Amino acid sequence: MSTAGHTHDEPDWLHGHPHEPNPAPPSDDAAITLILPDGETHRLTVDALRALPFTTVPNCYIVSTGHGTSGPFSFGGVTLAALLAAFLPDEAKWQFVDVVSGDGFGARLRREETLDHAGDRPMLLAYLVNGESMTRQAGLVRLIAPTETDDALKQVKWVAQIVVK
Ligand SMILES: Nc1nc2c(c(=O)[nH]1)N[C@H]1C(S)=C(S)[C@@H](COP(=O)(O)O)O[C@H]1N2
Ligand SMILES: [Mo]
Repeated sequence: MSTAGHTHDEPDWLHGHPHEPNPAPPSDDAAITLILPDGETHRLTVDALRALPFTTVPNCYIVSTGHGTSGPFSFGGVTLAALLAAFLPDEAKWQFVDVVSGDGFGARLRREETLDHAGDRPMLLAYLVNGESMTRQAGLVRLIAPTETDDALKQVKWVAQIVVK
């Protein structure tokens, strides 16, 4: 991927993905750094995520260009909306959330798609798949965007950072 013309404060993954999903976890550490708009930082272990409200979203598919489709999966975890509600007041001003992996992949989610629960298909930080703990190989912790029906660009494995801007 070319980096020509990119502004320095924008992450590379905003400008496209080669569509060769990385098969290997970047590290064993599944803890997530949450960075709030005022710069406040929290380290979230998987146990900390397990202590937050639990949601299951059934019938999820990972649809990959050129690699076929896998699923259906039932993913379990905490919704991104519930996670943010635990750390940010309702009136906090922010526009988007960057969910970034340890291997340099990421997705930028608009406020509306993060907070609107998309009916019963909300954005989820998943640590269970089909009722079992997700392996690190499979992405623990993984962002699941149940309404994304192509390319899997929001199905971020190995979430390492969540940055609210
Ligand atoms: N961290 C990370 N997440 C990622 C990717 C990646 O390279 N790194 N690739 C994406 C792409 S392009 C696809 S198609 C899916 C593949 O998911 P799977 O490995 O569960 O089939 O993961 C998505 N999430
Ligand atoms: Mo993909």
